[in-house]
Amino acid sequence: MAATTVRANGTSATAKLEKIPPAAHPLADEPAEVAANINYHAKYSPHFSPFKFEPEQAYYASAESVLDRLVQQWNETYLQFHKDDPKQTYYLSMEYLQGRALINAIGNLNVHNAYADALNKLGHDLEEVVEQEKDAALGNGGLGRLASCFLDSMATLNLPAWGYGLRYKYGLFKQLITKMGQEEIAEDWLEKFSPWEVVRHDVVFPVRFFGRVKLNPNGSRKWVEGEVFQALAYDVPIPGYKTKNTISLRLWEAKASSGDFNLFQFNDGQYESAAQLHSRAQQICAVLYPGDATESGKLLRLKQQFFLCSASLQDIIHRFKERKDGKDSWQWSEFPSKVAVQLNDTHPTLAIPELMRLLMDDEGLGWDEAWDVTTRTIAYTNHTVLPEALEKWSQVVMWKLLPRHMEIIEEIDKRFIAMIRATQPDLESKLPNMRILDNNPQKPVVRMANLCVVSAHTVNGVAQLHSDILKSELFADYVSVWPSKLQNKTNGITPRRWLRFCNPELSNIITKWLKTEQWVTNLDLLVGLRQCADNADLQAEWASAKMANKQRLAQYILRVTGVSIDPNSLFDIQVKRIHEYKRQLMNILGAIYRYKKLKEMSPDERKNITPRTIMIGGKAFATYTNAKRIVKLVNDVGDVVNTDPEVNSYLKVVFIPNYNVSVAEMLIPGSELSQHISTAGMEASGTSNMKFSLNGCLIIGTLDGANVEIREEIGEENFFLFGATADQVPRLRKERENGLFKPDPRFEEAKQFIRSGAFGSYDYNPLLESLEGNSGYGRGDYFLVGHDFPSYMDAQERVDAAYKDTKKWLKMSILSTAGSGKFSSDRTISQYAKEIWNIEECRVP
Ligand code: F58
Repeated sequence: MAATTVRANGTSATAKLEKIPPAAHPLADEPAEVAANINYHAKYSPHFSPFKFEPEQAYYASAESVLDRLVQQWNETYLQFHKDDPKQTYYLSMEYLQGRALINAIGNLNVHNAYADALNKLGHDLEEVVEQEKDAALGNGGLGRLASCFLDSMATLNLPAWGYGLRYKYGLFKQLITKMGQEEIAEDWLEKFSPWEVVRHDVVFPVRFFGRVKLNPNGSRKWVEGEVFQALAYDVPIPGYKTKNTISLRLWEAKASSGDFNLFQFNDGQYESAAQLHSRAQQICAVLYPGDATESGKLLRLKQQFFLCSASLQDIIHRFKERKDGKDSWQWSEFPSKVAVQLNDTHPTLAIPELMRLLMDDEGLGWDEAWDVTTRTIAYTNHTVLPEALEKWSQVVMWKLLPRHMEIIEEIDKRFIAMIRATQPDLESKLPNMRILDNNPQKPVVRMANLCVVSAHTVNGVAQLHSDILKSELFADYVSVWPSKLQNKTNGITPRRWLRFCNPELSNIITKWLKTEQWVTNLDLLVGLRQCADNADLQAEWASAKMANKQRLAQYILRVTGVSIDPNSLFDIQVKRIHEYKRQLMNILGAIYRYKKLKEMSPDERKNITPRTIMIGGKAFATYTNAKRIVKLVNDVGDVVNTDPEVNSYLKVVFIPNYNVSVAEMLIPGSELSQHISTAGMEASGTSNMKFSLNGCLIIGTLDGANVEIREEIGEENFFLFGATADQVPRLRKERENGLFKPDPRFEEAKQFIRSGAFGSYDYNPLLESLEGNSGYGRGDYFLVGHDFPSYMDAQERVDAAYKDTKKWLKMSILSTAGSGKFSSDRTISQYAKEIWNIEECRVP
């Protein structure tokens, strides 16, 4: 007897499956043919026991049916690039936060409805099927998600481009919330398998570690011995929106070869040592960001970085050489006119000495020629000014792991110093900070950002304010050496995933009012909504879409937290990595103050209060103690507030567990207010601010990162601004050190309330002490929570008042969407293409 799934409506998916004849229709776009193709995969690409066709099986079969079409487009794209031979961009990133692929692929391929109908015919519901997919979370936060948005835009703009990364077995951890606070669980996205990756058995490159440098009789140098692993390519297709172009995200996996398996030892019972190299190979791509508190953790992270760089560059060079096969000979000096390499932060910096090594030691170029090629090829994006986040690698470790690269880095450093002394002797006093090597005898290190600035032809920040800070502070000394090297490329987000697909209700309204769907690829068209922002019909439709999304969100919250929230309350959301500079602590202190005031009010007084649901979500780095305390505090506050019958119809506080891309796709459409409240000058850009704004959510925020530009675009009257500005921060920190800070009574009251034990017996003193005192390690309120708190609370009062005026709020919401056109990653990528990479579209006809 076949196992069947009886669906809620009484139909059996397996029975329905039997009625649809399986047939291969790789390019199907009619529901009946799509259904037949899905059934074909259910039957002939089996991964499960036969006769089982539950949502999970339906997901895998659907994904495989989509892949049929993608493979066709993918091959055509590859051939087109080969034929036209344009300059191509290679985006090197240690992180990609791809999220789910199925819903995105059928959207980009414009077969969403066909799949919904087809699955219906098969007794399934598309939404449920889509939810079977695990997020591919090969990244930590904004930087990784940016890389994924960029790939979507590169494909959509038909640009000849590739993403390169690592195929981590365990991506970002799964966050569990227990009585203790955050706990981390390994998330195995490959537990079953990913239907989206295609292993390229013919794309394999050797990558060496350790060993020594051998001097050849002709004076050339060669890196030899050590350990050699194989990098094997897994390609993930990246379809563009309504175009045939489908590009690749190439993820490397580390393997040892069969020759490295010691059969003799194994047969002698020494199982572990027999497979030692195999187990070391497995470690390389085992986890995203292995903990780097230990020396072995640091070494593993460095190995990962080099593995990505070496495999990718060998592949790029191989493609460069292959393209002219059988045609005229080529010159290395042409390489930069065929290849652009973008470093996503300093994590892939080793691409610089690796390219030099490959050109000199393998291809026989001299230093000057190799340097010319390298510097014209590589560009670098900076994503942070936080000193603790600027990578510095121990020279001792680097000499051991990468001896030839250290020779090259020393030479780059030496030549840089000589160049400065010869051309700008006035910079002599700045040289100790500008040079690449920091030879402090206590701990000699390589400064990766400096290596990037010296070697790249272009360095960019990710929002105007951030780029200005790079020029005036972090990289100020280099400006006179290379006046035009520093650029700005304000980040963007893909409007496909972050509006069209995650918020179909609002998308349909936008399309109806703009009378076109062109905004999906030309986001500037949203500005057309401005002229109808006061229109009562549009406002009514806008409000009903928001309400539908809020209801969906409320159901989700109930399911994952057990907390019931009121869709009529103001939905106030802050979701991002937990970090002191992002100031989730300020948010929760504000919530605590609000709760205390509600408690003090009479029932009649409470009736004037705007009901709010404050939602906070995000992951803390496993070893970041204060961030974990903040997570615990939010949960403790929620436990008290949400069960307090006196006030819980006016305030709920919810911690959203396991924040990831898919959760964001649910939260953002249902949000009304979102908090982007970092200490000014510390958040390079932020990208969720753009997602919220695009979905008609109002922002309460500081003048930090891209908030500045969002506020300019949507209009200052539509933005709840507060807090110190970036240029005031150094003075405020000085004043604090000098004991000149006077705390606001509301701030003191909120802290005191925590200390009174109102939220349980957990010891919050270490966290609160970070906000106190005027100086000292982990004290003195470095992030200025105390300073900004009063203006934050005032801004929150303005929010409450504005929300009472529904028409005004709706108008502000429409204007937020209308002003978000600039923040499309299509705009960002077009600027990279023109101003940094010098590449043009290469479209599959
Ligand atoms: C983020 N950086 C910035 N780094 O913080 C954010 O302002 C910006 O919008 C975004 O990049 C995109 O430009 C970021 O996400 C990381 O996740 C690092 C990864 C490696 C470990 C340290 C954090």
